[in-house]
Amino acid sequence: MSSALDCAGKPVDLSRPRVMGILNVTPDSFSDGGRFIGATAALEHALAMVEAGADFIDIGGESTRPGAEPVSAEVEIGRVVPVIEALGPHCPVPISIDTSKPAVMRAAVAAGAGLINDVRALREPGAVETAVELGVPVCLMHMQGEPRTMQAAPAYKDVVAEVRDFLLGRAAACEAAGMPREGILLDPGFGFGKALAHNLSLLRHLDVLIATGYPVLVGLSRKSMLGQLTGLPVEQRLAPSLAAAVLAARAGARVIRVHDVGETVAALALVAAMMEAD
Ligand code: PT1
Repeated sequence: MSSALDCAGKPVDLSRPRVMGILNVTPDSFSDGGRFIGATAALEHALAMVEAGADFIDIGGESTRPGAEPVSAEVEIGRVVPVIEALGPHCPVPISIDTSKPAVMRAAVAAGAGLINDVRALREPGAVETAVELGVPVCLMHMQGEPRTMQAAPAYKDVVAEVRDFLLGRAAACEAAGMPREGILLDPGFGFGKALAHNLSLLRHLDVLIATGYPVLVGLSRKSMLGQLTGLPVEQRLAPSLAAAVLAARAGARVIRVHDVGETVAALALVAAMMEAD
């Protein structure tokens, strides 16, 4: 188990839990003006997250939350590439591209992205070959169904084993295509075709995924499972989001994908110090 990830020349030490800041560049986030205003606001938000201690910035131009509609590669590229180009020179940490489309992966890595984060685990045609060719690390995530309909009727016999086996199968496919094992992260995909009980089982048994030896990334920040448990609306879910980050990091997750970077960095300082204590 290697603990340094090489993101296109920007190394990230994964011996301690790291924080990935979320930068959405979808119309519901930064585009209340034209594209230029959108890119400027996105750039400011990204730099604020770096200042707050983010170890990665994850840029996504297609919403994948429950109910979201797909967008074309052209639209996605038009949203993310200007932001990656603007951010690149000012960004000391790797930029991750949250996409499933080979054309977007190519454009984003050419613009400066150093990690591919794919909620479809490189299942789109040509995606594995493209990722191998681009030579950057990848995060392979589990999802049952597609965003538009995935929450209709999630069903599993054994959610923990099924998610693990799916991810190990995708990792094996990537390695067979020439991807180095050290460049693969796994993600159980909280909220992606999962009922509350499935999400809770995955969190409780995160050790099963950690035991694969691949570094594990998790995204729980502000998700509806936290709303179901607390009754809190999305803009008030910081406390359960921090609890989720702490539990995941304590279980051995290496990257925590969040909206609230500074608060999460502070919470994880305790976890890291505790886990390194005698
Ligand atoms: C994630 C993730 C992601 N989540 C990775 N990438 C989203 N690797 C986007 C809800 O239930 O967990 N891991 N990219 C955002 N997706 C969702 C899903 C947002 C569910 C909200 C919910 O509220």
